[in-house]
Amino acid sequence: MSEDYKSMWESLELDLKAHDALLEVLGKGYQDIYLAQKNRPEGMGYFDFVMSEVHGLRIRELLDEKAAGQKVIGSFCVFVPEEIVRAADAILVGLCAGADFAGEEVEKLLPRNTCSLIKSAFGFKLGKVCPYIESADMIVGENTCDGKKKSYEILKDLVPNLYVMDLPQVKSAEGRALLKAEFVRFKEAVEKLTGIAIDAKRLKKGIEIVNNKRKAIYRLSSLRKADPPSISGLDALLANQVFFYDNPARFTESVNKICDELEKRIENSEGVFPKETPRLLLSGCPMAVPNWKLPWIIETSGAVIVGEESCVGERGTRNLTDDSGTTVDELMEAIIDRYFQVDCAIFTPNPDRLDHIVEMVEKYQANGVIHYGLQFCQPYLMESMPVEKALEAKNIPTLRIDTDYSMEDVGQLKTRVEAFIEMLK
Ligand code: BJ8
Repeated sequence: MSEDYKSMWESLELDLKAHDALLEVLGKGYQDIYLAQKNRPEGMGYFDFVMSEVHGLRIRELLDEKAAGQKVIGSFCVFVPEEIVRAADAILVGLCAGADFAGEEVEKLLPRNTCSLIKSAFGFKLGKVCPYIESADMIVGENTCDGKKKSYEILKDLVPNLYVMDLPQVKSAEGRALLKAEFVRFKEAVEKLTGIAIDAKRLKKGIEIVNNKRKAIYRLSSLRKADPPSISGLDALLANQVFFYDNPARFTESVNKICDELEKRIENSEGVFPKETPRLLLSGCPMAVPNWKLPWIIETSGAVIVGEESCVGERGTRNLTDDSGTTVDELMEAIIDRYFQVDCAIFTPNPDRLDHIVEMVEKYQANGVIHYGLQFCQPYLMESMPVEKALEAKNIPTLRIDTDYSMEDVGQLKTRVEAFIEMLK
């Protein structure tokens, strides 16, 4: 660890010992899961570098940008409109975490039967190991699932700067009106935080920045239609995870570079896996870094993941925001329209998600779907039943997995996944 980073982490009041232990586990996991893969695209070197510096160089950049007057806003959900954040020259970073930490401390504040994603966010805060949360000038909590919205009542006493955004649960005219009111209120809060009045020109620029990174990641997704697959699901997932942390322009450029490389690979029928490897779609809860357990099990069991129907995946990135408006009002309406299409399982009813899963199966020519639900996540576990039914009706084999962040069930999951893949052959 460089002395420079050590003093930086100290300035953020991280617990250096605990943080070192976390980085060690993260580094080992990355080595065993990512670097152990064969035939990776060269462009993934960029993401290897990003991951090796995720608490180092990227935090240094954020702190430099803060010193230059920019604000950092942290979020736990893809409903927080990045366009508005960028329009005020602020930076949006994802705060969801994909590893258990400080479990005992967490369970003093949250019931044991809370999903791992929420527990992990609390664990990273309580264990003082997350430089992102400590760098944030504003942390946005959103009223989505019950677990998250109730946990923010507790989080507000742990952080000095929590802003809670209400969200609709129904896709009705009233639901859209609520989303609009909340996005307008959020815009005002961002203006207050940054001291910048967001005009149409700024909003257009914000939309352009975010659309560009969505287009790049969507281009990457589209290249996963090829057989043999030119990139592993693990690597594609990593790009989707880094989407939430990286400098957007650099991210866009790096993803486009990988896409150029993948196009060449596809032309030469070069793959990371042999032709006709069983192809799976992953659907369900978001997977935050370093939650790679299930994809790793799948891709070391003889299948390839060809798409993620997830917020760290197509649910979060697939729709662009229309940038043709010329006034703040028109552009805000376009932003609201774009986000109102996100088919999170907190909505009731939520038929669009079922359609989207089927559409993705067809588009990526998946042979089956693995539905991933985090234990105690009611929205996604409840919805996994109708998802399975809808897929069965179309003769699409489906496996429902219900798990958490611990590694205790790896053996059992591997047996189930292998049997499912065997059945697809
Ligand atoms: S838009 S999916 S990012 S809320 S896993 S915390 S749902 S109990 S994460 Fe999400 Fe926004 Fe929806 Fe996407 Fe609750 Fe379930 Fe835990 Fe979850």
